[in-house]
Amino acid sequence: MPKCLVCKAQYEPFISFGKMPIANAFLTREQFDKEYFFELKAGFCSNCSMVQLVEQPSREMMFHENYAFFSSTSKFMALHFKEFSEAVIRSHLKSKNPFVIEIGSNDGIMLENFLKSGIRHLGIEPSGNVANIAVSKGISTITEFFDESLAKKIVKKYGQADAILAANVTCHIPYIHSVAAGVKALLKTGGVFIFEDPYLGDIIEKTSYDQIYDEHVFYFSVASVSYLFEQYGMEVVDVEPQDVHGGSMRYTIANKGAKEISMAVFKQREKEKKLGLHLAGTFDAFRKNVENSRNQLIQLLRNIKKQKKRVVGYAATSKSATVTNFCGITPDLVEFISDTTPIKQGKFSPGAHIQVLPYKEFTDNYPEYALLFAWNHREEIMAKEQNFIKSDGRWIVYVPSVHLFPLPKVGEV
Ligand code: DWN
Ligand code: SAH
Ligand code: ZN
Repeated sequence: MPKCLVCKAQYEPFISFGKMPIANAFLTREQFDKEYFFELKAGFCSNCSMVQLVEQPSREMMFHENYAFFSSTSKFMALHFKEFSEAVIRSHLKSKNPFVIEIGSNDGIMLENFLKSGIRHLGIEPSGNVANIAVSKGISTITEFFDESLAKKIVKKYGQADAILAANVTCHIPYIHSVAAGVKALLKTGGVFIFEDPYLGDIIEKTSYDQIYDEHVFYFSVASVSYLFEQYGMEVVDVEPQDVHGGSMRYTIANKGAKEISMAVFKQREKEKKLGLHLAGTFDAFRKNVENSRNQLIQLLRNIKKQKKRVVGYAATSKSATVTNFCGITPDLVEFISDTTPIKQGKFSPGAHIQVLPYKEFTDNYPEYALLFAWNHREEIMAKEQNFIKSDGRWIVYVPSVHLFPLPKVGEV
């Protein structure tokens, strides 16, 4: 039995998706026979409530100088991080000459706001290509993995921080104790660690199983995050649900007793109990929902194929690696995936080997159906794809349930 990465208790995995590739390893045809696979399984530790992957590829295999995810591809996310930064400046940067650190700063989507406000900042981003984009914008960035030893080096060179920020990265780091110890060392006594990640409650409620892929080693709840930081003399002082990435939670962590604990923390913990996030049975029910979702999606795609209509994937997201490989979505069901990221274009999706083509291929010749792999950016995408709907196009969406949008005509599929 595997051991919990947080509390070392043994736990049983509750779901296996089978062999999975690295979600951001888009490849050329020549690389097909050398592709790396690992077993994607997740488990729930009933001792500390942490949901986690049993196995994960090494960090260097996932995050390197050819990392395929560039944060600034979404305009909505840029706005989200602008608002995030403004909230941090308003509430937590009141000292003279404050210092902000961001872990997993990618292409600088968050820190550019601090740069513009003239605030001392430092990004920590191990993927060289995206880090270079941030540097070219004038954002101070170190190309390294964050852990306790790096934190101590930063303290020596730059001093402690008023705020440490992290979005969609804390849940990526299996050596989470080193992260917590590093944060503790790097923060001023009255400082805050504010991070957000996809929220376990949303994943369970929406059956958004595609959040489960190699990079996401943890699926946090307020209960599991509290358990972790308590071991470092810290506590969760605030939580704020976010709409982004299909439902996220922003956690504010501070040294014990340094800040007042907001009512939102207690309320969210009550909600988690009602949702059963502390019970193994919840995850068994989730697995059944995942299996139903897969059956419905594959059936729908097969019906569409029988009618000889075209389906194109919209956005070659990391999450889509789980959906395509777990459901068995092959190039005969989905013609290609349209994506705006230049380094993904012309390559093939991991495992399923569906070709990724520039966005123009989608708009130049609309298919009858578009499979919305970036369902988390639905609002942004619907706003710009009115012409697809006008041309009678239908979206295939699978979160929170498999459905077509706009609704099909009677007898259509
Ligand atoms: O946690 C993570 C989140 C923040 O980002 C990382 N581990 C990796 C990544 O996950 P993802 O790839 O599932 O992220 P997104 O933001 O759901 O998808 C991004 C992809 O979608 C990019 O390849 C760009 C593409 N896209 C597009 O083609 N047209 C995105 C939008 C909004 C669009 O309109
Ligand atoms: N914060 C951005 C990027 C999220 S993608 C956003 O929300 O859009 C995750 C990022 O974390 C990647 O750029 C990856 O290179 C980085 N990362 C992975 N492990 C890390 C670690 N140990 N320390 C710092 N960054 C890390
Ligand atoms: Zn545990």
